[in-house]
Amino acid sequence: MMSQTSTLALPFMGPDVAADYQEAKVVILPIPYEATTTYRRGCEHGPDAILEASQQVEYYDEELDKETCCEVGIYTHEAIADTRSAQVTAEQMLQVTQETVHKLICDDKFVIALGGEHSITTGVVAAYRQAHPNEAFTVVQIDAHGDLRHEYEGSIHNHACIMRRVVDMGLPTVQIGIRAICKEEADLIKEKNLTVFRAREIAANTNWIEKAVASIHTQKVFLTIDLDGIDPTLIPGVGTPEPGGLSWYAITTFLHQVFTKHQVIGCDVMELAPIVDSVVSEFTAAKLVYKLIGYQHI
Ligand SMILES: [Mn+2]
Repeated sequence: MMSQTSTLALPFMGPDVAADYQEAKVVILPIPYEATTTYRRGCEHGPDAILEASQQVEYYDEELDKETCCEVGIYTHEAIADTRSAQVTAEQMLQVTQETVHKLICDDKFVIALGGEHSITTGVVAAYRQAHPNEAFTVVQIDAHGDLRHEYEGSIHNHACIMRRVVDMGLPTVQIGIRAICKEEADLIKEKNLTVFRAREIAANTNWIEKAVASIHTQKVFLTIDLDGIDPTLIPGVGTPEPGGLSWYAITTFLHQVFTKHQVIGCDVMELAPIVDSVVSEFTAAKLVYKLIGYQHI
């Protein structure tokens, strides 16, 4: 059974894989925070579900021809901003997230944050901005939604607003897989000439990956993956599913290219909301996290 109260998470891919903090290159950071979900609840249980499913991921990566987890030390951090056991305000979540991620960056760790709701990304990105004050990096977002609303349901820290906060920080963005936006977001995309690869274009255009990777103009990239960017037939366990998302091979081929051509400085994988009696969503998410680690260490 999934633990819903413990703050000490099961290590990613199991105790045999878990490295000591000092020797780890990769830190998995569970952030089981949920406050502004607007449709289907449950993303505060996402990190534990991914960690539990990761126990079943094969060590050997047949694409990369190596046992990534035997070569790269992986440390699983304790959960932060945990709304399962206590009330956490958006401001508290953003502060503890920024502080924790910043410390991990200073310790030279490659961080993969696991949500939790997408609003967490604002705190994660703020930590990278703090660590790279004079060098721009592009925030590449995979998502069904634009997340460009100034505010939603009375909060600027709503999960529907995170890319707007990133745009407000002055960072370049590339948005992939978008297929649900409101008029305000469509107007902002035109006004600011934002780079968006819509799911419709992706489905119709076989060379979208080349174009999308070429549209990233900085060497450094932060990658934020809302799992609803992937098609809901692959990951139905999300808060706001949308038909017409990326296939497994589309997303992994794109990510492989991004990691090859750019320096990915950090990632997050957000919005898994487990479904009772199905493990497809969390297993797919866990395998995606393992792919990120593998592509980072080719
Ligand atoms: Mn989304």
